[in-house]
Amino acid sequence: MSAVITVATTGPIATKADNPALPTTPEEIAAEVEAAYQAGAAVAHVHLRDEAQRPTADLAIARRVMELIASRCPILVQLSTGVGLDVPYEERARLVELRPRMATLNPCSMSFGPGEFRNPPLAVRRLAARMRELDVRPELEIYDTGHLEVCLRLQQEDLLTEPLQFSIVLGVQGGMAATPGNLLTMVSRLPAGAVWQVIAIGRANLQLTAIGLALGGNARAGLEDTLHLRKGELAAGNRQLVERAVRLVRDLDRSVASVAEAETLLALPRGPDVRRPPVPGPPVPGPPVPGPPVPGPHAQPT
Ligand code: KMH
Ligand code: ZN
Repeated sequence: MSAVITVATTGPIATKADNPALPTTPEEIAAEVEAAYQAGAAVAHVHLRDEAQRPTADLAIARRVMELIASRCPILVQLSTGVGLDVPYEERARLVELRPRMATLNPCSMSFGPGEFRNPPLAVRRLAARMRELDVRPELEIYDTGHLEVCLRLQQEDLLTEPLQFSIVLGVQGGMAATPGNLLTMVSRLPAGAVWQVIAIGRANLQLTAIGLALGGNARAGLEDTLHLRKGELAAGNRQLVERAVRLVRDLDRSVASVAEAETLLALPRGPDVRRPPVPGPPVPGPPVPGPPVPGPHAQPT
């Protein structure tokens, strides 16, 4: 089966001081996304930065980035609602009002290196419900086995649409370590029919991306996940990392998914993207989302 390659150009943490090739302005991000598209990426995972390179959920910047990307190439945009550790959840959640084709949904709070990644349960449910209303497909970022259980609970409560789209994130300090064993465990626990990719942070990026592809998953590449091409050598840009992922895909006798194939493989709802005008002004709050029924099986030790 074809493999969908997602480019993650920027992320929430690194700056140009870490790698001068990191794109941070809207123009730079759009140019890097286009280069990645030309190299084979079908999806762009997008973080936004302000003029001081700080992560932001500013809607005007997000609109500008989406418009610039759309003017350059037909890649599928997946906005990050993770945004950055210091950005309030409400601001992060508002980004889905721009109706990207996809957006991240991080199911749980956790330590994240020296910081804290806040994803409170009720806010997560509210965001899942709003994404469903807007037909914005969630990419579920799971950093630990319990995060998967929370996603399955959201599915039981009809807040997610199948097929579920998972990113197994390995190597964040506070989540699972980047080991093949952890990847195998997570893959074995995914529900039937799920689509998935590995997000391998840091040094193990290449090896775990390769294992994920060999297991039939999709792949993510880009400076958000690793600033290096190999030990001691900074990546020259996102394109170089995408090209490496493309080589892995082909060496494993798989093909690289086009945008149209990716739409099908990820079962994206047709329509709501930058070609339809984003909802102007503040978001219309969706209907209240009930809290989780308690006690539930997710509370049981496994
Ligand atoms: N860099 C990822 C591990 C998101 O985009 O929603 C965390 C992240 C989450 O950036
Ligand atoms: Zn991200």
